[in-house]
Amino acid sequence: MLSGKEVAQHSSRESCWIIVHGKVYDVTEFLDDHPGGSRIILKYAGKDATQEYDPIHPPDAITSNLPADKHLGPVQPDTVEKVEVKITDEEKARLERVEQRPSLDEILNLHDFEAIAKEVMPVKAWAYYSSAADDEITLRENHAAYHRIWFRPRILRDVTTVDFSSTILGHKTSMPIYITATALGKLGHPDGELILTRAAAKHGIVQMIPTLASCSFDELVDGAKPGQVQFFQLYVNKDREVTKRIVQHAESRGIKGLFITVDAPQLGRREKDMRQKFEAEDPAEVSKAGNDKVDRSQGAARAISSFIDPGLKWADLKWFKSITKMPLILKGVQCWEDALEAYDQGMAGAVLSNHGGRQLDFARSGIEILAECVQHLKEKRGLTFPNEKFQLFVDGGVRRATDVLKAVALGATAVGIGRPFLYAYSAYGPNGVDKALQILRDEFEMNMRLLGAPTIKDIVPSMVDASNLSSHMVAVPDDKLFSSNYEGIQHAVLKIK
Ligand code: 173
Repeated sequence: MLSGKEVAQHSSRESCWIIVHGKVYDVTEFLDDHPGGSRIILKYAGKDATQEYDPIHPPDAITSNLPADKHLGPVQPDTVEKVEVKITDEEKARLERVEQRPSLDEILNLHDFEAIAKEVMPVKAWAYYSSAADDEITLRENHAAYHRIWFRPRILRDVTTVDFSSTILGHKTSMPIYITATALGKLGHPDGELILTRAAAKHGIVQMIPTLASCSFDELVDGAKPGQVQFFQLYVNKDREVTKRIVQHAESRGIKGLFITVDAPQLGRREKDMRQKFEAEDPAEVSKAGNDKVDRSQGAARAISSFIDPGLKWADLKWFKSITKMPLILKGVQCWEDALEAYDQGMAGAVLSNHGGRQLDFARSGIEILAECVQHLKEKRGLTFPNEKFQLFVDGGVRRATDVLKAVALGATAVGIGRPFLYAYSAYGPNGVDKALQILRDEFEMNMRLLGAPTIKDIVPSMVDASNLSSHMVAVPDDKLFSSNYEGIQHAVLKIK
């Protein structure tokens, strides 16, 4: 067994060993291939890198990327020097804020989680989760668009009991929502996406497992209860053999739907994230590491997204059909023309989404796209919605059951919710997500009563007035949600020498 001392001798670009989860790896030849750049690895050369590694990588990332002869075996634990974690004043202040969080009982809605997450999350993690493209106009529009839809409730219907269960791709769900895919789950909590797997089981909803989860895919499938339905979000790798392996593995593990992300041939500029940089600059580390091929000024997401294929095209969909029997859904459709094409090419559905406002700024909201897709698919293909054969989903900006009910009224099968669950667990751990889902259930129950709809099937288009949906207003200066939950440049560290 290796000793910590031996490992410590390999602390340079010429010979670089690191320890992850008690095992030693020779990463010398991998340095320049690391998607996050060599510098961050060299910072831990000869040392235990587990703490830095965990939030960003699934546990099997290192074992599956390094050839077997670079796996040098276990290290004697007591011989490894503890990596000193300097607690900065900023971190001390944050930990105090964590202690001062309001109790969960005081949380009344999903916005509350967001406001508290902003206060208690590490700045880098908040920056990554909350950031969106450019001026974040689409981020805010995603939420604001719901404000342009008003209800036309019906009265004197028996709403003694209301049932908001439904089905998604033929699978039962307790509410017409699913937990959508979001990357880097462990930035907010050490258990990452596993928290969502368990919450989905408890509340009878579906989790969409992300390609870029911090937990490994198998951990998230193993973490599910028997019979629990999970979907998989796919980023298509330039190397189609890798993609094929991932897809077929997902199918063999019982995944019930493959959601292919089609709105991210390149990752958008998330300036809040970019300002943080993936790794703080330390001049000593920089000189030790020398040149780094990766431009880390691009933020966390871009650093690890270089494998995504910008060449993915319509003609490739046939190939996906040839390698899997899972229903295929395109995630990130943004106009009716593409929804029509997806239908014509035999997809099982489309997620009308702009990636949470993180891709093309001034892309329209999913809910607005839904209205036009329903209209054109009806006119041109005779489809009515909700439709079993071709299902429409929406995500982005959803914070209330009323938002979901509006989407359902307009024809969506279900709605994806992402950030609110990340904020919930970043602020309160698993109990936060449990509470968030309980809040949504309570909101569904009350609002369906008030709408006069005892079941999801009773939520019909005539229950909403969406006549103003596509008249865009950009209320930037006075957007309270934005100014209370998001921040601008003041979080960037000004380097005054
Ligand atoms: O929105 C994202 O941040 C995202 O989808 C992503 C993509 C690649 C790497 C990390 C995150």
